[in-house]
Amino acid sequence: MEAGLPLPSSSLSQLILTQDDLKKIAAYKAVEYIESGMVLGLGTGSTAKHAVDRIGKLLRQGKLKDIVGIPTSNLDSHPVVDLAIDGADEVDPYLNLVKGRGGSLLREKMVEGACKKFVVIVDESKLVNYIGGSGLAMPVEVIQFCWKFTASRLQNLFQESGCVAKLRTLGEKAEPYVTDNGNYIIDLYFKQSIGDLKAASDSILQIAGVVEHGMFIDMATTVIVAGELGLIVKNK
Ligand code: ABF
Repeated sequence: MEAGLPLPSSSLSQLILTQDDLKKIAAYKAVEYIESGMVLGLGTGSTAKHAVDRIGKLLRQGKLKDIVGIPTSNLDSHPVVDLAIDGADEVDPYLNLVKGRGGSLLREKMVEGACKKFVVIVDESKLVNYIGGSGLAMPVEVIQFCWKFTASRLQNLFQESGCVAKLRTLGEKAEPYVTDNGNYIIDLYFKQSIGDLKAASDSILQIAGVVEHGMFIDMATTVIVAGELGLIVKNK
């Protein structure tokens, strides 16, 4: 699809769309929620990048004005964020999310937890029946000290769900991935649903050594999903 405005959802099924096209369509739809003068939380990842590019274009054209963009920091100077737009790795039917496969889950959770509205933008590949249902990782940020001990406690916590905990590494030398806060990430893989997410969250956060996890429970106010058959906007 040519770069430009997204097409009306009724037209989507008549085109061959790449996954990146779908991400762009979701992102452009989210940008319609922005009004001049807003303080915005801006996410990372390939879907959120389309939103940032679009906002930049509208600012240059003068169609948006006086926007303050908070990347993943600076809540100290702007403690109230009007709207955050960001991607996600998984979205369940209740609009709970997994985020942080890009590694910035703590800062994203701080910014997105502080905003009045949190609009999530995804292509349909991110939809799951339950958190962990994609078979991909649910990340947990931990301090470096005794990370193996923390990883084994995490794995034991979800033994009944067939949990496997793995240190996230980078490159051929498999060096530990270090977050923007100087911590490690333990990726949790589940074979089955972990059940009550709030209870799971509380149990994870009670482990000393855990900094934060990538489940964003009850945080999204709107999820925009772009798929082959059109655009779906789900509101909490
Ligand atoms: C951020 O970008 C992260 O929380 C998430 O891991 C990732 C999603 O990236 P993409 O849009 O490229 O799939 O939102």
